[in-house]
Amino acid sequence: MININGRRAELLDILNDNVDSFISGQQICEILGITRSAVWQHVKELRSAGYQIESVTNKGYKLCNSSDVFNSYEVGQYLNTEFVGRDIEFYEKIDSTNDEAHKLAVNGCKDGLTIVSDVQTKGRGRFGRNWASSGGKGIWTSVVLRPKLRPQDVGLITLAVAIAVIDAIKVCTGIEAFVKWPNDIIIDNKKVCGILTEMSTDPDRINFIVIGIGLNVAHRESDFSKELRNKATSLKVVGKEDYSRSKILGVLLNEIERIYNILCSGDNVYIINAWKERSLIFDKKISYYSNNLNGSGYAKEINDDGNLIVESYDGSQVILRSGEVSVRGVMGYNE
Ligand code: BTX
Repeated sequence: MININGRRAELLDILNDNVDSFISGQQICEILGITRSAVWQHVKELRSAGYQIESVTNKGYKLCNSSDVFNSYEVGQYLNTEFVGRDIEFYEKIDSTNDEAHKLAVNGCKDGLTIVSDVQTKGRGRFGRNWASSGGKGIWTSVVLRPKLRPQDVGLITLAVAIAVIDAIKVCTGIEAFVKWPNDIIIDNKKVCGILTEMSTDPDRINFIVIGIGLNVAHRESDFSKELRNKATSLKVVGKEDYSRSKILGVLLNEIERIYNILCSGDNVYIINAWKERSLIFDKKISYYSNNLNGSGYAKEINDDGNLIVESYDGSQVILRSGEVSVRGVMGYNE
């Protein structure tokens, strides 16, 4: 994948400033202080990165459409964060963005580092499940965070990121999505996004957290495997439109930083209430299962640590911790 930095980024800035009109090669040469053949070389590289740039003799260059280009330059157009996504690495193909982010976090990368890949060959869900991550279709990304929170607050981070995903979807597409505790984002009873939170901790502090987000954007129904077709959906399937992955990721990173700052300020109540507003789980019958805990009851509350409190049919209460338990039977979605 071609990195859009240096002269290429400057050239794109110029083309963007003149979008839908021509700017002459001579003017570009003068602004950038490079030769015409260097401009032409950069234009060719930008085209191979997916940009549609028209060139007409005696008129110059015109940027026609960049809405389907997915790279750090385009994401940067939407980013208004202080630290989340400010360091961003894009790959064409990687095993898992969570694994790469984890490696870089161990090596001391900056807070907010974001890894993105067009394809993941070993995308992971929870409990070692597979996450289908095909090329050109989704946002497969991981963000490294270094919060000064207690390890038990990590459950709230997953809830906070779910809020960010739902709000970013709404802002960018107008589509209303909901959260199924703890980490599935659902539209029309199907999963559009999953969140995988992994962390490195000492007994009393978090070293770092890697938040992995897989959001299906551009799939048609037929792009999903037979196995996934009745339980997965994408923004395109729901909204019947093509959406810019760059815009959605930029807005998502903004939303993540906003809600993360609220969480770090200690306002757990805000997070819990915002999460509840976006959830359809309460007072619904659910079943839950893990290695050593199975049962069913009514989803009643989220406690201060982000755990789900379920009231069994005999009136007793069970506390479910994210990362340990799967919940079934909500909104027809079973996993
Ligand atoms: P999960 O364990 O809750 O969900 C995994 C399950 O979801 C799978 O067993 C399958 O049934 C279903 N599934 C697989 N792929 C898809 C898909 N594309 N859309 C809808 N449903 C699917 C959820 O785990 C957490 C997923 C996090 C994925 C991100 S992508 C970036 C980062 N890197 C990485 O390896 N994982 C995370």
